[in-house]
Amino acid sequence: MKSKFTGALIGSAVGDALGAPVEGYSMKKVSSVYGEDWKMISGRYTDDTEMMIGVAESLIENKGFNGNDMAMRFIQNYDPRRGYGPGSKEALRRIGEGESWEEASKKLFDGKGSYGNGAAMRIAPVGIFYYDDADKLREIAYKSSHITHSNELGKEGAALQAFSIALAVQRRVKKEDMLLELKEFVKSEIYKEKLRKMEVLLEKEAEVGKKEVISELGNGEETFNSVPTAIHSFLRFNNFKDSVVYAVSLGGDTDTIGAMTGAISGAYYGEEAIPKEWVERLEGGKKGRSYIKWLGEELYRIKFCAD
Ligand code: F2R
Ligand code: MG
Ligand code: MG
Repeated sequence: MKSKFTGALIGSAVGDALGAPVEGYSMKKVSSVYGEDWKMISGRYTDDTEMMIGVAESLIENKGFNGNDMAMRFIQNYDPRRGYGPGSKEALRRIGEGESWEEASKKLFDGKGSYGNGAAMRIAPVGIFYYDDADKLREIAYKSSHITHSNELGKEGAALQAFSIALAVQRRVKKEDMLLELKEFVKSEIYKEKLRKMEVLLEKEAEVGKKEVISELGNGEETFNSVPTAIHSFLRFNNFKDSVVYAVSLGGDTDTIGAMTGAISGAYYGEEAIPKEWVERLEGGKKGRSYIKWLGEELYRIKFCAD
């Protein structure tokens, strides 16, 4: 179980770092950069991991969710060189200037709030910490998303990603039956429709090309065009490396779809299944790979060992 907790967080960071140098590239351009060997290029992670670290730090410090604390950690950790989305940047700026975390994100996108994937990309700590309680998981996924993403689709996508990680931790259901559970869990029609399309794609697996996957599920920055793609990338293969390579190879929002696929796969297969050469190449330093592993261990300790 500890290896699943650390695997989800390290898997997310590794997927982010693998996808980062090719974010926004077409499928063809990604292939021209990585070729056949998929060596990690720089190992530097992006906003996906920086925010995921903030979520984990806050859950650990508060032994659960505290909205103000989590928002402040996002602000303290914020490094613009990590490449943040405009909506998240604006929400954090507003909170930094004194608006409450409950209100700031509601002002974005003409009052509709963001449905970008910035809440889902950082959700791995919620998925592992609340893996055994679907209602609590949904509640905390919504609340932690709301700090930057108030649109229902942004929150629901983050909850769907968290629940996929939770199922991967549990291994209660066989991989083949995960789609059924996800369909029962998810509330909005747009995600239900994507899960139905995914079922068809998985059934005719061998004949399905990447172009069809992109056109049916998407590879963009919107939560509904990236969370289903990450789930598909996980379900389609039987090991961590193939899933994450496939996710990044689709092009588009590669760091984020890589991070979300890596989180589900790391939770399912455990830390040991993540290629060592990728983990060793992942950036070190104060909040680098050792720290990310420690965050996973702390979440495990609080969940299972603390008084
Ligand atoms: N920001 C980037 N990548 C671009 C720069 C990377 C470059 N390599 C660099 O280093 O500079 N990536 C990161 O942003 C994505 C997550 O974005 P987030 O946090 O959700 O931001 P935002 O702005 O809220 O949403 C993203 C876009 O989605 C569209 N959108 C969202 N809600 C909308 C609404 N209600 N109506 C219309 N459009 C909406 C907008 O286009 C948003 O800008 C990740 O990829 C992360 O890696
Ligand atoms: Mg990013
Ligand atoms: Mg991205």
